[in-house]
Amino acid sequence: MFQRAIVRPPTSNFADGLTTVDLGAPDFAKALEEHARYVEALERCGLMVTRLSPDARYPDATFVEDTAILTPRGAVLTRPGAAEREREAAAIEPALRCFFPGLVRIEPPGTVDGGDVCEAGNHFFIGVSQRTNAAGARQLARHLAAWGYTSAEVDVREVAGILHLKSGIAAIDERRLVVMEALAGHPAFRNYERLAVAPDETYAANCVRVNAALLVAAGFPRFEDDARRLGLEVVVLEMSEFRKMDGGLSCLSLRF
Ligand code: CIR
Repeated sequence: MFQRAIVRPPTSNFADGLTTVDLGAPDFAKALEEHARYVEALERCGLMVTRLSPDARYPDATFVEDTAILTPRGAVLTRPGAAEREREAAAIEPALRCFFPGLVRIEPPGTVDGGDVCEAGNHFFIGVSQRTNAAGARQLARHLAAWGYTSAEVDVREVAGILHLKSGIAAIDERRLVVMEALAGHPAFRNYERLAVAPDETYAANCVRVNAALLVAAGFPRFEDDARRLGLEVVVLEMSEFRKMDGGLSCLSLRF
């Protein structure tokens, strides 16, 4: 069960952030509206939400998930892999220290984006991607092991169409995963029940389990139908403006 979440609304220069997709520039007013609906959904799931101030120094800072890995046993401040985002970790550190005074950190040359880290009970999948390098993945695995967690690396550098591991997978719980078709056969997921997401709905794979609910992105009818059979309350959220900046539902919050 999660009790809290940390979010940071987008800043007015949100459109200056990084993106690899060609969906046009995001509409700021619409992004604020979508973000507000997202926060409301977290609150309806029972979370106490800490809203950080928008930070115009970092147009991508609304994607707070990338700056930390939060677990019930400890927290890791990441070192985001894009140079433009590296200092977002220092910017969020004081807020995280209020909840995790023993915060540890990823050190150079390691880089980790939280979007590459998927927690399934006491086991973590760590994506090696354009953002998370092998040194960062190893450091993170060591921190997790010190807290009694197991982990497995999943190399997604050759998987087309995803920025982070969690752009293509999500954990429903400790035994069930949502997995984009291209990753469904990966040996790391062998022992899990897998709900495969069709290639034309890959964006929907970035869904978020929050207590009794599953937050899913609007506009993916087949996935939504499948999700409704999981026995959770399905909450559909419009994500159009964040998608234009390569962001998904999980990136917009740190949940703990
Ligand atoms: C970036 O390229 O870093 C941002 N525009 C999007 C980050 C999305 N984060 C995530 O999936 N965890």
